[in-house]
Amino acid sequence: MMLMSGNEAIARGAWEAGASIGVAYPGTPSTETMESFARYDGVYAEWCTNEKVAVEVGVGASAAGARVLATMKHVGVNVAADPLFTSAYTGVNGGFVILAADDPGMYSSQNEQDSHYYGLAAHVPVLDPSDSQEAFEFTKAAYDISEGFDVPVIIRSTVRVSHTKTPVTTGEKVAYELKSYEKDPAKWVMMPAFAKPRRKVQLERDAKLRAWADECPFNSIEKRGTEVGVVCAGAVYQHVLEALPEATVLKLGVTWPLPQGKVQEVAAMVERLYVIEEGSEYLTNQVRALGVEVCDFPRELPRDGELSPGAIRYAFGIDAPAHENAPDDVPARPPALCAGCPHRLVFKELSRIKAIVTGDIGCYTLGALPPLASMDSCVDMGASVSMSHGFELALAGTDHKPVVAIIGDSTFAHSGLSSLITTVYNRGAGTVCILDNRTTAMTGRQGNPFNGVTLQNRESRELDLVGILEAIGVENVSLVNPHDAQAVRSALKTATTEQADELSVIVFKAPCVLLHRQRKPYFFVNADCRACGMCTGLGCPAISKDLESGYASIDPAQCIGCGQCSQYCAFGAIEQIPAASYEEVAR
Ligand SMILES: Cc1ncc(C[n+]2csc(CCOP(=O)(O)OP(=O)(O)O)c2C)c(N)n1
Repeated sequence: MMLMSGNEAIARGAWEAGASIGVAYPGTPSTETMESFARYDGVYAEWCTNEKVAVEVGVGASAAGARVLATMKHVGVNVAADPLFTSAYTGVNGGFVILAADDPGMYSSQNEQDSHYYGLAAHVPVLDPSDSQEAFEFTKAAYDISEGFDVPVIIRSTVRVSHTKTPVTTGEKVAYELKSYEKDPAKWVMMPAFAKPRRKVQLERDAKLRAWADECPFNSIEKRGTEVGVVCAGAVYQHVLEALPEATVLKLGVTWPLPQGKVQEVAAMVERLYVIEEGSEYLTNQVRALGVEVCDFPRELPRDGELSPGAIRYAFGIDAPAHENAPDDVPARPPALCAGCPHRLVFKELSRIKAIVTGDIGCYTLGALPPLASMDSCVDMGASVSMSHGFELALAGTDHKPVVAIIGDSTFAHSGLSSLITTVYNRGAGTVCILDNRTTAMTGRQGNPFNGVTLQNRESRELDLVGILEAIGVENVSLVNPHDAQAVRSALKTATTEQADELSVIVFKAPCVLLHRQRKPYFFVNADCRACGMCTGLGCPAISKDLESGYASIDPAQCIGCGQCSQYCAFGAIEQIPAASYEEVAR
């Protein structure tokens, strides 16, 4: 028995089932799954540029006869939806399992989505583990289900299942031989003449899957009281057990298709049947669609965020606070860019030129928060570049503020490049800032094409970012050190004034501070401080000000010696301690 997170258990299940190829794009809460899979013997695992590419590589490897694991967060499934839907027509050769990890409560996401809908819409079976043991077992079984029904299978987890560690009894790795690949255009070439018959295959398969779901032991009825019955799945099942110990429960392990017979059976066992689920009404509507009556809750069950036993008890009118709120006097601690983050000065300088800044997703989205507060939008990965093009189109001919897009290196590789090609091709204008911190920092420092680091540290090549920009026809490209305030200021000024009517791209290149964790002698505030607030306006977590006097101070334990702040002090009040005395302290 081992203590494993749901993500680790999914990786283990895939490996034991004989999966030999892993493809992914990182995204919380899914990321550790592929990192864990990559450490098993005999597997090949890689980060792809985005989720669509990952699923397509997976479809190819499955067609070739390998068992494949693809992992992504919920919004990644949106990106991968195109191949996902059609792979449910082609079916598979080697088993193909896709982890869709949802984030109810948006701990680390731009929205809440319920990936069940993808199963329903794409006709792909969905399995919903409620703990790590099930994550392991369901994943292992998913490969046989995938090959048995000739369809990809989605494992749908949520942050609680993905990140909670619970005991897992593992098994033995099965011997899986690469299946032979036979050319079969009627199965793999989805043009209308072949896709139409495959659509019929899909509908026939749906009927078989429905019958299978009713027999599948992953769906089980736990008989307790006869008054209240609950249908639930995933992590919510654990909350239901705690909140309503008397209720009879239909615990769904297969959430698409629903086991019609079992739903009707549980409904007949109880006086009132409820469906408890997080973030959407997917299960409720599916149960109702089977002609089964679902009761409304006596009080409201939240439709947003994560559920908790308290919230469920509240909805049933059982006296318990819906949420145990933190005391009012706990100081707010909004997230901030790290001390020494190379993104900081770009935002500081953007706030000075009062640009319209279309943002993107990464650590740098924190530039939207005070005191930097220099981002106007953040929608989805790659949108910074396409949205800035949209702003420029709409504002053309007006006297408008400069429009600047901000995007990270990983996000640029994910989808920013195709957006930029659109701008270049249509002769768009504006400034695009690529914050190349040599890593995918937000999700835990994964490699990407622009730093050449691969998941299993295989030999690779680092793509030449400036060369690519020049090759696609960007005429104004500059490479700037983002720790140099003067250089950042002048690059932004040139791009937004002299080159205002053209497209310009500035690559700000310096490694993320967490990559090498090298500290230099720290800085301190001397007696010349005039309490002007310029340095605290940088939002560095190492700098604070005395609330009464306004004087700044620097926490030597947090300062990494980047020197960004000293460039902004007009009074020479920020000094670095001499290297010799730093070494003395460090010792
Ligand atoms: C479609 C989609 N896939 C994955 C994610 C998770 N995610 C958020 S930002 C990000 C990449 C950030 O890397 P980068 O652009 O290099 O910026 P950094 O964090 O290094 O500043 C990822 C993978 C997401 N939000 N949306």
